[in-house]
Amino acid sequence: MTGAVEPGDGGTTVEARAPGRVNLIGEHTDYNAGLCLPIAIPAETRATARVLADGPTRLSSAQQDDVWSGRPAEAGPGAVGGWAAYAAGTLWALEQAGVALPALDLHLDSSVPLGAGLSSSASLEAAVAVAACAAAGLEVDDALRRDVLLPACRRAESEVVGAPTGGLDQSAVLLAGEGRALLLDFATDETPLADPVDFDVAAAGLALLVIDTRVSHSHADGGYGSRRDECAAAARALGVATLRETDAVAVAGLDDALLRRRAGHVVTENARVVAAVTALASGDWAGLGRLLDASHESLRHDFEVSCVELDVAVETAREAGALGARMTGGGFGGSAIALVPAERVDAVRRAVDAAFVRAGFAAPGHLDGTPSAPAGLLRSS
Ligand code: GAF
Repeated sequence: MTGAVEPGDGGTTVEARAPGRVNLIGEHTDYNAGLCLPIAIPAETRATARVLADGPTRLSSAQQDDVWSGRPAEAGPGAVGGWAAYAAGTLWALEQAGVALPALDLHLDSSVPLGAGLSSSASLEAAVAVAACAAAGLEVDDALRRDVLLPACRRAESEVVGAPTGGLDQSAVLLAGEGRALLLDFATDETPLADPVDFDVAAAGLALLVIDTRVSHSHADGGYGSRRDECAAAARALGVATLRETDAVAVAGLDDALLRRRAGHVVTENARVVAAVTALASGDWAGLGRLLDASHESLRHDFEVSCVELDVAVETAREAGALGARMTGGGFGGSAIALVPAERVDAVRRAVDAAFVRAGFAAPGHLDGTPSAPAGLLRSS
């Protein structure tokens, strides 16, 4: 990599942060060369890194009991397990990209709930990447985020952790912005085109609620990978390289009913992202709400990645006054979002809580969905 400088001296301490994310719309489209519209949320991971004069790097987390100690070069695919694979894997990928990292004592602390579909993994990877690069003496600017941090975080997740994810999460936490959503287009290559889209919910008298069902999920589990395989099979059956290159008419002609439903979701979801951007440009919040609802129904019935807790959260939020609601992220558990008039926020939360009690589910968590700043450096001393 060009532009690398000498690692910082022993004694330097840096603190970095990286947010979690919710995807407004455009689900299971990233690995189909499609469109997504995420925001960064206020929940965040903090990474504090002290540069050591010498010795192995040490990684610890307030949320984990075990500590990892070693050299990033030893943290490649297959070498590290558990939570440390995300953190040490990011350091490994940075070194592979040519960043000369000093030895670090790096501590993590996160308010992004784990396994809640809010990208706790990408948040951790991005916080580690920013802290490590700052400790190495690099300036963490937009170019570094896009050209170095994003590919490194993606490599850590896919090659070291072994989760076959599509890039939405790392792009969102590294490139999103305060008061904005981010239109991501994965058509061109591994690094998506990223365009900011105004998303000032508060100015419109609305709030974006995030409801954590507390049903934990993991993208390293089989469900996510099998959806990817089915999409690839549908593309093959249609004679296209990716589902971005087809349309609803062609998909309707697929013989296999399962592949027809999976591809149907992807094609219609891409169209909903375009419609959502148009709705936001004209301040049509009710229209955006209807698109959220339609996305959820498509994910529930055609892509089959929702679960009963997500469906209860979504339906209850709508009945209690949300303009629209949907599951967000990969599904099989995790979180829902609801677009709600400010004066209905408490009523919607109470209604969801009561519905979960009635259904015998564990109490849901409630998070703030204000569009927030991307990963960055907080201090260096
Ligand atoms: C998860 C994955 F990590 C993303 O890449 C994306 O595919 C998403 O599920 C579904 O849209 O968050």
